[in-house]
Amino acid sequence: MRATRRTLAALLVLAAAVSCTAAHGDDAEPPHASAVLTPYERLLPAPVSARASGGAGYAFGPGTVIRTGPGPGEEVRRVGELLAEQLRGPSGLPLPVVDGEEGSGDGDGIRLRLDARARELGAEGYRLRTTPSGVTLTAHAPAGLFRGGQTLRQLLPVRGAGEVPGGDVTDTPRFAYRGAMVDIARHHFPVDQVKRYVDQLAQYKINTLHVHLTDDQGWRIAVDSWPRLAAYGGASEVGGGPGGHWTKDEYRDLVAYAARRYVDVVPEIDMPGHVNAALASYAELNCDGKAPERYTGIKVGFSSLCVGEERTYEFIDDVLGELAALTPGRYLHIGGDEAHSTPAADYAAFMDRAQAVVAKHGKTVVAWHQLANARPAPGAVVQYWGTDKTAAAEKAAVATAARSGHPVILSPADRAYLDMKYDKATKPGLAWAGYVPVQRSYSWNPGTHLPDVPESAVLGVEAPLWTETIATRADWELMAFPRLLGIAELGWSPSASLAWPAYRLRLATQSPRLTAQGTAYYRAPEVPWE
Ligand code: IFG
Repeated sequence: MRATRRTLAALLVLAAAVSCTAAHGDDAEPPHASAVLTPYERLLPAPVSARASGGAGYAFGPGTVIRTGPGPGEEVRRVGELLAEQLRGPSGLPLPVVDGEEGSGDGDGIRLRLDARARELGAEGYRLRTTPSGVTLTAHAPAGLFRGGQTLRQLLPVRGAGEVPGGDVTDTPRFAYRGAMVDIARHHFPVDQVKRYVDQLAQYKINTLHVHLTDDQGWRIAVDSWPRLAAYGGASEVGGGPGGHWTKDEYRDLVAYAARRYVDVVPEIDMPGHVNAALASYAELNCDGKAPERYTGIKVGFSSLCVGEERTYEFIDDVLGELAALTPGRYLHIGGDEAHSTPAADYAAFMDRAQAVVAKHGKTVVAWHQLANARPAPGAVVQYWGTDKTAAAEKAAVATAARSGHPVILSPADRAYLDMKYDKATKPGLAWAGYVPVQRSYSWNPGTHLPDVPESAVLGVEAPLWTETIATRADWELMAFPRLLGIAELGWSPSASLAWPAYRLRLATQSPRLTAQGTAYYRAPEVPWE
């Protein structure tokens, strides 16, 4: 579906609404977007190309079988089984998973197959073809089959059996890194809540979960060599609640759960600032040898590791070593933001050594963009969290890092920070970067957002959810949805597809699905929700 046709569809809805109002006076309800958009035109994120064939579709029902193979079975079979799990709930159908070798791979049903020749589909792309005999999902790699399965979910009814309309989708992502971050340090959240978030974000093809594990208010991951970090430093949180922490097994469980959904986990140990929980846990980490109290407020920038103390580097080596061993993904995030209590020269010297530790443990550094003012190590990724008001010199430092080969992840706080209030009526959240309504969160282009940071230097986008003011699942979902869907689309869809008038209609058609899944999303007034 080309962007122009999608915009045309939006104009049609507008025209229909106007004509409808004109015909019945101003009390008539304009037609729902789903009444005007075909299922292929509602897909979110918008695919590279999606076309209804106009012919008969596939009757998805009690006889439907999910066929994996032929070809290297195991991983494809796991994708098939997960897709079956995702579809059985809403549909109530049995959906057995059959290995292509057993039956004729071309029998009726939903067929998943890898095609080694389809290199143009890359690591995550897919083709989805629907005819009366069934749905065929083709990909070059298993992740593509999973991504295509999420598209198929949107072509099926939200509940029960029904017809997948005939048609074709060919799709590949624009950016490789499409992330969501959750801060479990300010308020502790159990792994199960984060797994739920993985299910929700994987549905929209997000492929990275960045977990902010430590901060001034809490240390949330067990470290065997420094047990008080979690036991003591984790037993508190903003507002003085009990806090908590994840055991290594719980972290491993989350990593495996996310990996099955082709979501990589990027753990963050913030340093040299945002470390009060660590300093409170071990007096020896403090330059004056005195451990501060645990902190339950929401100020930032007041803490720093003791850069001149060798013990500090043994500490980060132990911590990052244990974390690297738990993390199959390529990235370790070392924070680096708001080190207001660390002199600039000390900060640069510290980040030199911290980056060397990450490399020693075989991982690639990600850090907040303040690293650009120091000496980013070869291959280090810089995560930009500035706003329209950020000083040009600060943006220029990011551009310089980009030009020197450092990939940039874009998380502009005045677009992508999910803890920003929608407007002054929003109960939870902060507003230091201004209000961020749904339209503003969507209406920017990662390929041109930062001057002198070309699309080729943009690794992708990420939407952080900081939890100073978020303590419940309801508040988490109110702030994250629907804005996370817009960031998912900015990360996946072709820039030509990005237009608010068309997007708002596609977003509107997601509400039955979000509601069916119990997601407590914000019914933003600027969206004509179903
Ligand atoms: N900035 C801080 C976060 C958090 C945030 C809340 C970054 C990188 C403000 N650092 O964002 O710790 O306090 O919106």
